[in-house]
Amino acid sequence: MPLKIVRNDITTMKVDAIVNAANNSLLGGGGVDGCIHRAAGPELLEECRKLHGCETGDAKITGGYKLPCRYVIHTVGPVWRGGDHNEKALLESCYRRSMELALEHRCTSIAFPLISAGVYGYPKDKALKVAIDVIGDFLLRHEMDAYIVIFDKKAYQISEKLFGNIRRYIDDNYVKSHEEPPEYMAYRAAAARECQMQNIGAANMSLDEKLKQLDESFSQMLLRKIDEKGMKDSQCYKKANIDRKLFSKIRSDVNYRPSKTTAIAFAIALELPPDETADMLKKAGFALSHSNIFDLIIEYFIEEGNYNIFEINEALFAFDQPLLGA
Ligand code: AR6
Repeated sequence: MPLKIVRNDITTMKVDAIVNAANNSLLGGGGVDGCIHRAAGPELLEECRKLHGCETGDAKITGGYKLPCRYVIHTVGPVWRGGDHNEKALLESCYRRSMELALEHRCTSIAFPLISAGVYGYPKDKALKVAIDVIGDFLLRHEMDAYIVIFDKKAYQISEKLFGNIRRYIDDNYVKSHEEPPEYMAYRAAAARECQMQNIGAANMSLDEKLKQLDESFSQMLLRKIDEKGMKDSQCYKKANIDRKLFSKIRSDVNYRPSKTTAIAFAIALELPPDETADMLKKAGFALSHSNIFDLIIEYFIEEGNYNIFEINEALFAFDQPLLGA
């Protein structure tokens, strides 16, 4: 099992190790730190005193005492100071060091809170992205069950509301591939007829003439839309969660064929309405279908006018679907 996002109180998780979002003293505090110390009992603080603190970005391990886990891994996240004080690298290091410690202690399961996303002020969507990226990367190379435990009431409510609605949307619209409804069959028959007619017309046309009819390509449409929206290239690819190198490739190759997730990520970054999204996907040879949960989730967000790629990724993640962007 890879990474799961769950809503819970981390002190109740039955895993080998839970991670504590501590401070440099390791002597307890508020938030999840307070919850863990209360649930573990005073022996945890006794052991923590012997550790002589911990650097930001590093992690140390203790027993779990009265908790249902064997170990508590204490890590110290960065305080958010606007994002240009090495916060991201430090937060990544918290997740990495915690997983390394868990591995050294032969843990097969680990649960993380959203480190730094409470008192330390790291924006929750960014904090979640770091968590998913670093844990996901680690799990590519090591066997372990990992959980991200989301506790915060607001996040909980937003997520419940969001996931509940998505679930309903999927239930209402999901079409099993072998149960093609009549309107799709009629649509396909019409499309086939149109195609036949075009072929008959095309037979009388030279290849040169035919090629002149080539539509605007995906790359051309993308660059045109960026201009129309008054965006900078960098704004667009960052919002799409796509790296600069891939964007340059698309920019310089007029016939570039992106993957479906890349094409969708750009449609989301450009905040295209449903018809234009369909247009852009078509340029890349794709369409959104109702027999695919991934497609339905994307369609749901676009119809809701919610173009936050991290929220979309959180939902895709919760439904075990591939994520957008990098
Ligand atoms: N289970 C899971 N997550 C929780 C729980 C819980 N029981 N309680 C809170 N959270 P924070 P930080 C979430 O403030 O930002 C302490 O005083 C919470 O909603 O606990 O790294 C330390 O001693 C939030 O999303 O940690 C430090 O001084 C996330 O856990 C400082 O706070 C982290 O919030 C560390 O601040």
